[in-house]
Amino acid sequence: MRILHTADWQLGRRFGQFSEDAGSTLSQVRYEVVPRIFSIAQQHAAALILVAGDIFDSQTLSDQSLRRGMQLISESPVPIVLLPGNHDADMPGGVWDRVCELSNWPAHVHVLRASQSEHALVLHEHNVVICGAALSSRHAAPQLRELFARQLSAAVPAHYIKLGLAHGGVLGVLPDTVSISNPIAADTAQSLGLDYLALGDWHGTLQVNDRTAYAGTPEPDRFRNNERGQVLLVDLEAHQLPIIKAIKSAAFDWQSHHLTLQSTDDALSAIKALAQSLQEPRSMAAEQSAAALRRIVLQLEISGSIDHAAQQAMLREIQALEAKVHALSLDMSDLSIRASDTDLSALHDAGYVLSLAQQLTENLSAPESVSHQLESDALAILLEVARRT
Ligand SMILES: [Mn+2]
Repeated sequence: MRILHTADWQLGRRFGQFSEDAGSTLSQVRYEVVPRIFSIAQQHAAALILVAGDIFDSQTLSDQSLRRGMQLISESPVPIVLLPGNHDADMPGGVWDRVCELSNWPAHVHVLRASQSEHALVLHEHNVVICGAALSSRHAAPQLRELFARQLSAAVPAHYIKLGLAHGGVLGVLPDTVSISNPIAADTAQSLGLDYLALGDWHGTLQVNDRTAYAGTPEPDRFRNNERGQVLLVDLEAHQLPIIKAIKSAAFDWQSHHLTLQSTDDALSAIKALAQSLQEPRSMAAEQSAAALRRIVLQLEISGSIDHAAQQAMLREIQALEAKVHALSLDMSDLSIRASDTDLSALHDAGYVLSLAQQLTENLSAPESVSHQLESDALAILLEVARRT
């Protein structure tokens, strides 16, 4: 049988770090990816969809947002199994209680509720048994192995395919920098004889081992450079290893770029080259290329040291680029601004200001300057004020 594995939809997520327009579109596309996932399931003849947690972004989503999400989910063309994660933990009075109060799910939508976690879900029409470890609070790691073992202890025909759904961090697999609040042992599937363990929580696609994988979020929501914006198609045959294939589902492309600048020439050419590279690899017509640019969410981190005039020219290029992409997040906190001779000569008649600018420039050239960033910012402000007066 073929299943589609997805996770971390986080419907209702807000993107306050961007402008209101750009942020609300990004919230909107999280809903729009759901029917696209269903189309992928249909195109590839998946018999079942598993969503491994964090379907909703928070417990405090409005009733309207919940109804909207539920309506979309109920349009699934095949049976769909939902697992509460940490963002949408199955707590009393929480989002899943509210969902059930708001309406009845159609029969092909299954929620693995925490209160029913002593039993696996058995879908006889598909010859499949599905274990689930719903989180009942944000950090409430169920004893996964013991829980699944109890769920599997009920009698089911031996030829049924055994699936698991869990939400958390696999120990020893995710980067050290990630704090793991709901730990999952890497060998869970193997030690319990599961054919496949579908995981959520890590937002990139990541195959943990032969029988365990993270699908990642189907629409990116951050700049971490991992594989994301995909769903997994998993082919399962009794007594064989699963065949796992990632399919792109995202409409938006989140890219992070870091530029290190040392000269005035660097500043302009680096931004122009970046703008060019965002357009170029897409060998498509100009209007298609422009449309693709409008689906890029760009993070730009700029470090190094340039003079004030170069920074101003560069900012104009960045603003032009910002107008072409969907959203741009700019971080220049590691860029220090110098005063060029031209900058200083513009201050020639401004006695005190000039001596202050010279002092700051001198301090900035000292390698051990403690308040480097502060001085750099002060100089930039000083030069900008002088330029405008
Ligand atoms: Mn999560």
